[in-house]
Amino acid sequence: MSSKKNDIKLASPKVRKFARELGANISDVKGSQRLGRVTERDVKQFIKSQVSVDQGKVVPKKYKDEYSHEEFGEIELKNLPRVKKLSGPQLVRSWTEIPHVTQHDEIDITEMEQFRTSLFDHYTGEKISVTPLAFITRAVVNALKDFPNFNCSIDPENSKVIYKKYFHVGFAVDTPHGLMVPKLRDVDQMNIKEIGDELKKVSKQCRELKIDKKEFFGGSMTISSLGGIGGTFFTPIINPPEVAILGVGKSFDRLVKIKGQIISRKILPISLSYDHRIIDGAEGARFCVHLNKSLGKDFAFKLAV
Ligand code: CAO
Repeated sequence: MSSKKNDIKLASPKVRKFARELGANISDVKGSQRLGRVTERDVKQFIKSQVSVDQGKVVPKKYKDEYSHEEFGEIELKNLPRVKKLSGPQLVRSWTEIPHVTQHDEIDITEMEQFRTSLFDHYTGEKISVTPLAFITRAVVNALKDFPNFNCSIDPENSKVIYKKYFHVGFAVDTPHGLMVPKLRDVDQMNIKEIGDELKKVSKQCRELKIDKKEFFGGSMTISSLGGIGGTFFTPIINPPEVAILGVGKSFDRLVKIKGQIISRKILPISLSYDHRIIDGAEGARFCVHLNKSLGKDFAFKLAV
């Protein structure tokens, strides 16, 4: 007898129909009767082994490793930090439910950086310290004004799109307790210094766990900046119910040839992830071009005139 023939299960048409109705593949069910004949009870047992019930909801059973970790050496068991425990399901929801597209781009921020590092207070004469993130946040708000699809949420159950008329930008904060994403409210009404001050204030509140829970909700779009740490491009995960997130890498120097001369320019790597259900590739590219213009050419132009 061939092995294929061996795999054929003995089961009555009624039992086969029962298995089909429950979405079970009869060949996966172990038969308890003579010659491996499958009964309705076997099908029920099989279904039970594939799912578990959590707070009244049927959920698929978790994957279990064939071997435990300690079989391969010494291990240490720790509790998952509270913040990670809370953000985990949100990340899984985003990754499994949202069709992500990530577009990478490079922005020449040479003039923006010259401007940023030359800022000083006219009254005190002291240097104003703002990070590139304040400029990037403002550029994102300007782009959101021109591309409302990036400032919306989708309600697939009712086939509706909720367009937000406010500009509350979320930003990822790395804290000892885990990643937090608070919102900066009404960024369109702030100047660069105010954005910079607010970024510092709110990230401090997160690190000291002094922030209100509500501040993690009601955002337009998120920025995840790893620029203070390092790296270039990555694939940021959208923070639902938002539909886009901008990843920012560390700026670097690049030698380029302009009018026959080799000069050094400052380049900022960005990665824009968006929900393909509402934003298509062309719009994603246009949003990047918009950011590129506000942080690049427009800055150079303003400084030149
Ligand atoms: N390129 C080069 N340098 C950069 C930069 C960039 N894109 N962004 C920031 N820097 C510089 C700053 O200018 C600052 O330099 P100085 O000390 O000389 O002024 C230094 O890096 C540190 O900046 P910072 O990280 O403290 O401040 P920020 O405003 O850029 O960022 C915050 C604030 C809260 C976003 C940041 O501290 C943080 O937590 N980043 C991590 C976010 C994160 O974890 N994202 C991943 C989410 S997905 O898991």
